[in-house]
Order: sequence, then C-alpha cells, then structure tokens
Amino acid sequence: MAAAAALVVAFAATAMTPADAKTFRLSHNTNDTTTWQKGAEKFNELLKEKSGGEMDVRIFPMAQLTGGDQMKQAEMVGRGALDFVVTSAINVTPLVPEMAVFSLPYLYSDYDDVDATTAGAPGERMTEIMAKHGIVVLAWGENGFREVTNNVREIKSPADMKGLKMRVAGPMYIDVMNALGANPQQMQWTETFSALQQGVVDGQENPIGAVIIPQRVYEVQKYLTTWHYSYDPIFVGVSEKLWNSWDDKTREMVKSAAEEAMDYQKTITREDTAKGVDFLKDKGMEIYEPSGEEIDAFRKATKPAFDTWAKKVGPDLVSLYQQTIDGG
Ligand code: X2X
Repeated sequence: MAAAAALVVAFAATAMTPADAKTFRLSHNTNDTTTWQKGAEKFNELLKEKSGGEMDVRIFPMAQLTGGDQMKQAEMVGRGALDFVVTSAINVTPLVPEMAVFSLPYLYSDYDDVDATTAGAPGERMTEIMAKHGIVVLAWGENGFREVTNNVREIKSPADMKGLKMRVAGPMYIDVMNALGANPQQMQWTETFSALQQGVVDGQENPIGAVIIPQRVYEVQKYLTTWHYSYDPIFVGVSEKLWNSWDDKTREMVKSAAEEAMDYQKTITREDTAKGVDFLKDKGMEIYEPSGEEIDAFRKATKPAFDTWAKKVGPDLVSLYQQTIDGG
C-alpha cells in the first residue's frame, strides 16, 4: 500500500515539472533565519523564474551536508560532490588561503572600500584563484564587519581582551586573538550558541545584521563593541564541473540570478546592521562604540596578525586590494 502510494506521489511530482527539471543542492552554514538563508532563497526564486521552472535549488542550512563542518563545504563543491555553496571568506581559507585577504584586520574602513574591491580587479583576481580550486564564484554578498561580544566585561581597549576565552571560526582569527592576548578556540558555528550559553567560552565575534541578530546571540551575550576589526564577504559558488556542463545561455542565467540575489542579500544585511545597535540595546545588550583613537589602538595591536597573514596571502594580492581601496 505505502509503496503504491509513494509511486503515485512520485508520478504526480514528475508529471507537474518540465521534462528536464533539475533540483540542485545548495549548502550554507548559518541557520534558516539569517540573511544568508534569505539570499539563498532569493537565488532559488530567481533561478526558477528565469529557467521557466527547469532549475531550482534545495537549501541545506547549518552545514548539514558536511556534518556541521563549515570549512568542508567549499572543498566538496571544489570536488564536484556538491552543486552550490553560500559561505563566507574565512570558511574557505583552509582550502584557499588567499581568501583571508578580505578579512585582514582593519583592511577596510567602510562599505565603499568593500564594494570597490568586490566589484573591481580584486574581486576578479579572487574569482580566478577560486577557479583553480574547482569553484566558480558567481556573485559576492555580505556577512559584514565582525563585532566582538562577550559576557565578562566591556571591551574598550586591547587590554580588555586579555585572557578572554573567544570562539573563532577560522585560523586567521586565532592569530588575531592571540595578538590581543585573548584565548582563542576554533569551533563550528552550529556549536557556538550552546558553548556561549554554558560558559565554555566567554565571547565570539560576528556581524550584527547577518548573524548576531537573526541567530539571537544577544540572548547569551551581554557586551558588544563595534570595533569593525575584520570584514567577511559571502559568495555564491558553483562547482566547476557543473558549470562546465552548461551552455553559455544557462551560465548567464545562473550568474544573473546569483548576482541579483546577492545584491538583495547585501541590501537587507546593511539595513539590518544600520538598525542593529538600537535593536540590541533594546534587547538588553551593553554596546560600546569606540572612537577613532580607540580603533587605532586595536589596529596597532592586531598588526602582527595582519603581517603574518599578508605573507601567507601574498604581498602582491594585498597590494592589489590596498591600491583599489586607496583609489576608491
Ligand atoms: O562561523 C561564523 O562565525 C560565521 C557564521 O560568521 C561564518 O561562517 C564565518
């Protein structure tokens, strides 16, 4: 009986979709409330629309397809074992160390700097580098400027970071936290909320609009400092294997869907971030907004990590980013 019913359902589903309909798998590593998810949903909508219902994506949040391992997603796409990924730069650095350039401490001062690089020669250069690893970058979106939170004290200066147990996402942030005298620990994002709740770690750092608000970090953290120490872009990537199987028309369609989706994602992320400090104060967080001078002190203290990672990334690539930022 059950088998017969399943057959009928399967038949009905096939009968309703166009002959060549294809559903692809898309992995991302935040939960289903974030602007990453909303960007992925927009991509699905646009892909469906533009392909006349022949293509769509099934979205898997929380890095489910890699057993919660947020760093593995890019690698799987690179091997062609996964179709699409939406993830941020820091998650790709074990596979492509050059991606760390985006997040070098205090490389960027504002969104204009960011947009000049993603829309210009640095974005193109990075796309070439990613392609060498089997990942075609279709469009850049935004995780955002990463802000520090903790439960121990207000952070106004590098000295306030001393000894704090900090959860970080990736290797470069370990070096940055060490430069500040903190006690960093690499941990999956999906495990971080309960680690904060149980006091396994004192703090973490993430962007306000894309992650801290939708994932309710304010429920388990008391203090936030808007130190803007590191920028983290996200992107939509597709496996080169799949990309190579498409004709030009299909490629253009998929790319334009990704670009529109990420433009939308960036816009809502910036809107939510702009309203974010007030929102978080309402929720009971204590927010410290450092002055220019105080930011300079953080910049100085994190310089050793900048220098270490500038070497790993390659000085030419860092210069390309810096020249674009200075000219923009
Ligand atoms: O893990 C994080 O901190 C997150 C969600 O921002 C990233 O994917 C880098």
